[in-house]
This record gives sequence, structure tokens and C-alpha cells, in this order.
Amino acid sequence: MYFKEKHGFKEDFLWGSASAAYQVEGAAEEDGKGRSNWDEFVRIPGKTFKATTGDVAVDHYHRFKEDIALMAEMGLKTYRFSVSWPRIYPKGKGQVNEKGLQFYDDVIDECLKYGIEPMVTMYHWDLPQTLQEEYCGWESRNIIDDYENYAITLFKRYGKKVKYWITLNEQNVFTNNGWVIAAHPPGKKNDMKMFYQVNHHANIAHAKAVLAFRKLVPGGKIGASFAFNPSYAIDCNPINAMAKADYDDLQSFWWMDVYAYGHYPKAAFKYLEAQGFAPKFEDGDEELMKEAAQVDFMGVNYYQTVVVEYNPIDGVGASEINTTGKKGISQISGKPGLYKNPANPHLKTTDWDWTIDPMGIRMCCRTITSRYDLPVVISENGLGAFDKKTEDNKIHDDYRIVYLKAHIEELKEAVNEGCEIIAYCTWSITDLLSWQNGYQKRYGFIYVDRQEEEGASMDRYKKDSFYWYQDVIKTNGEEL
Ligand code: BGP
Repeated sequence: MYFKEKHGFKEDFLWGSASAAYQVEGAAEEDGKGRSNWDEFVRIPGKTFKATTGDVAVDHYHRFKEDIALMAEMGLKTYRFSVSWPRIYPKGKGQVNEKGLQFYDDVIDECLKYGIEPMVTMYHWDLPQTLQEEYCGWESRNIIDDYENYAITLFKRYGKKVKYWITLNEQNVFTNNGWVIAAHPPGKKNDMKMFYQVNHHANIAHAKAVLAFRKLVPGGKIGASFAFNPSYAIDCNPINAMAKADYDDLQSFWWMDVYAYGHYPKAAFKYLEAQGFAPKFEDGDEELMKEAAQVDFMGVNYYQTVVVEYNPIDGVGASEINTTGKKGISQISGKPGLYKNPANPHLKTTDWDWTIDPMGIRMCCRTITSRYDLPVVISENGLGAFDKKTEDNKIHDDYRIVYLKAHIEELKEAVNEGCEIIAYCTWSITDLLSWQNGYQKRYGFIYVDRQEEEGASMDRYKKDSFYWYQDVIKTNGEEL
């Protein structure tokens, strides 16, 4: 939309950056932490790039003070990090681990010391392994009470110090990768019935947490972070426009409608019922979902958009994810009878074949604003790239600056168009473990000296983008 006058970001806009426990902390067996499903999964041959693990990760557990001091130097307004459930409850429930609770108290206090608003993700994929072994984790309704109990523990302990909370990170991704394409734990393939059931359990767990939050953290803000890939129909052929509607219902609104409205999109539900995949409800679920449809914001992790084209019943299915960084190896994937996602000829891609589309971030904000009328927290956005440290210890990541600048410009347009955007968190603050892509796929403003093999110094170095973001924050996004 064209506006003669443009307004910038609000004075209290939260310029931020993010991380997740398994990807940064390390200390996998320290201070009473229990094992997680990821601690197990990474040990299955072929599951991660060069068999990398988060055993040591980037040693944030021991270096959080140094890392947070760097955040402060950068001027960061918010730091989004996740709590590791097995650090708090080593067995998922029962005996709480005081040392684990203390660690996050220390992280939060360190942030507050510098005026950095802590933003807590309660679940960023590391499930206590005991719950996986006892009842198959998210596959059982038992998870609902255990998650609620864990959530209440966090609200009681940190509710006075932390305002912003995220119940689940990318429910759509951890369930798709876990039960459809076998790329994440528990490594199941095409188990569509279970995929939808697992999601239903996660929705009920989220709902219970939101309701507990209202009682325990008055004035706090809570939402879920959704991996939103806005879609474009490939052309004006009505069959492709309808395929886009199917895609949106099944790939986006299936989750966001639940967080915002407390129900599943109708057409998608009908379709899944006919397929025999619709989730099974228990008495009270429907009412509970409705009652909990009161998130304060929609969390959005935005990386790319997709093109949608009709896919006949004998058409393409899922394809492998590019985990090597060898550009151009990704194949078209799709759902037979519904849609497929060909490449977008108008857009460039990263080395891992992720489409680069700055306007897509604005599309996320616009869709959420018109469909849900909710504020938006951009909880992740960033560029995974091969960074090189020069001999004089500099990292010239101009490509990252170009990427982030273009996305922030579009965000500014979204603000101008009436979207209420609370925060922008880049992925990620330091380099960290990329779940399946090892340590070579770097996202941070801060370079960490480590490779796939253990033993490097772990020293931190500021990349060019560090200084650039420092300026962006200083000028509240006026200077990009
Ligand atoms: C999101 C996850 C993050 C992070 C990011 C980058 O899906 O929430 O944890 O990993 O994607 O993904 P990748 O590491 O696969 O490049």
C-alpha cells in the first residue's frame, strides 16, 4: 500500500534475538539435568550432519554471562531463550531439580541487570526422554498434565520477572518432522493419524498452560510461536487458487486458528475426517480450546514463503530436506490430491535452498492482523550461511546484513499498514547448533569458534552484522 507519510517502530519496540536450550547450552549431563529425546536421537547414525550433538553445543551454560554482556553491548532489548524441560524435571515430572531452576534464574537476572527483557520459550523440542519411554511423549494424553505441571512450575518461579512467554516453539515443525518425515524424534514416517493426534494433545497442553498463566502471571503476555510460510498460488488458474486455500487451511490455519479462535478450520477438519486422520476429542476438549483462545500475541518464526500448485492424486509426496548446504539439491515436495510446492522463479535461495523473500514477513503480519487482529511477535527470522573468520578475526557477513535489512524494511511497511508488532527477534544471537545441519550453518551476530568436531576454543567474535544491528537498535530502526 502506498502511504504519503510513514511511521516507524514504536518507542518501546523490542529489538531482540533468540536461541534455544539444546542448540546453545551444552552441559548435557550437568547439575542434575535429565536426558532429552534429542540427546538420544542425535546418536542414531545418519540423523544429523556429521553426527553432531548438543552435548557441548556452544557452551552457553557456562558462558551465559559473557554472552549476555555481548547482548547488552549490542543494545538488545529482548533475549528469547528456551528452558530445557529435562533440566527442570530430569524425569519430566516428580522431583524438581533446583539447580536447573537456579540456572534460568541466573540467566533471567543477568538479562534484567542490563535492562534486557527476557522472553521465555517453554518448549523448544527437548522432551524429557523418560516421558518418551514411559508413554511415547506427545502421543499420549498423559503429556497434557505433565506439561501443565512443568508450565506451572515455570510461571510460579519466574512469573514475577518474566513478562513474555511462548508455550510451544513451532508445533507444526516438530510434529511434521517427528511423525511425517522422520527428521526429528521420534523419527516416524507418514504416520498421519498420529500426527494430527499428537497436535491435538499439544493444543490441549497449550490451552491448559494459557489458562494457568492467567491465574499465576497477571499482566504477563503469552502466545505460541508458529513457523509461518505464507503461500502464493502459482498462477490465476482457479484450481491452483483452490490448492492455495487447501494449503493455507492445512498448513497454516490448522494451528493459528486453534491458538487464536480455539477451533480447527472447518474444511480441513472435514477433509481429515474423510481421510480417517482427524484427531480424536475427549469430553471437555472443545470447551477448553475455546476458553483458552486468548493468546496475547501470535509468535511467528519466519524464514520463507512457498508457491502452491495443484498436485494430482498420483503426484509428488514429501522430499528430503537439504542438510548439506549444497545449493540446488532440493526436490519439489507436495501432498498428493492437494498441492505441491514448486520453486519460485522470482526469488533467490540460501545455500540450503531456503527461499529468500523479505516481503513474506510483511505477508505474515498482514495475514495475522486481518484474520486474528492480534499483535505479532516475530520470534525468529534470519539467514543460515557459511561464515568465514579472517586471519585478523573479522567476520564480514554483509549478506546477512542485506537479508536482515530487507526484512526489517518490510516489517516497517507492515507497521505502517496497521499491524501491531511488538518484537523482532533474529535467529540467532550467537552461532549455535543447527538441529540437522551441524555447526557449519551459522545464523549468529556473534561468531563462535567451533566446528563439527569438538575441541575448538569456543571464543566469541563480533561479526560485522553485530555492529550493524547495534546501530539499528540505537536508531530504533530508522537507520538500516
Ligand atoms: C527453526 C527453529 C530453530 C532453528 C531455525 C533454523 O525452525 O525453531 O530452532 O533451528 O529454525 O533452522 P535450521 O537450524 O534447520 O537452519
